[in-house]
Amino acid sequence: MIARVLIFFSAALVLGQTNLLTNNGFESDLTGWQTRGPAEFSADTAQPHSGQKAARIYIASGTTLNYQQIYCTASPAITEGERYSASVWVRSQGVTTAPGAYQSRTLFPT
Ligand SMILES: [Ca+2]
Repeated sequence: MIARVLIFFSAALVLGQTNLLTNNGFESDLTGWQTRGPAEFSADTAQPHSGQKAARIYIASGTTLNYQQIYCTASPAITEGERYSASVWVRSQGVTTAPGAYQSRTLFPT
């Protein structure tokens, strides 16, 4: 069980000069992104990082940790052997108890 947690999020996956993530700054709300797990997902203006919005993940007090996820498909698809640059900006609020909060990035070739 965890305390109420807010996470603000934006991401980039770059090959050369091309960002492969559509709407990576969430200026078009959650268009192009999918979510999974017991949380409220939205685009929010409170902590935009860049532009006007960032993704907001709200995990209510008492929620069981269950790998709450926000994810998208790279376009064009990633390919084995290429060198990519991945970055993510995360700001958390309300993380006050163990086990805390963490984020991970995983790339799945298609
Ligand atoms: Ca943004």
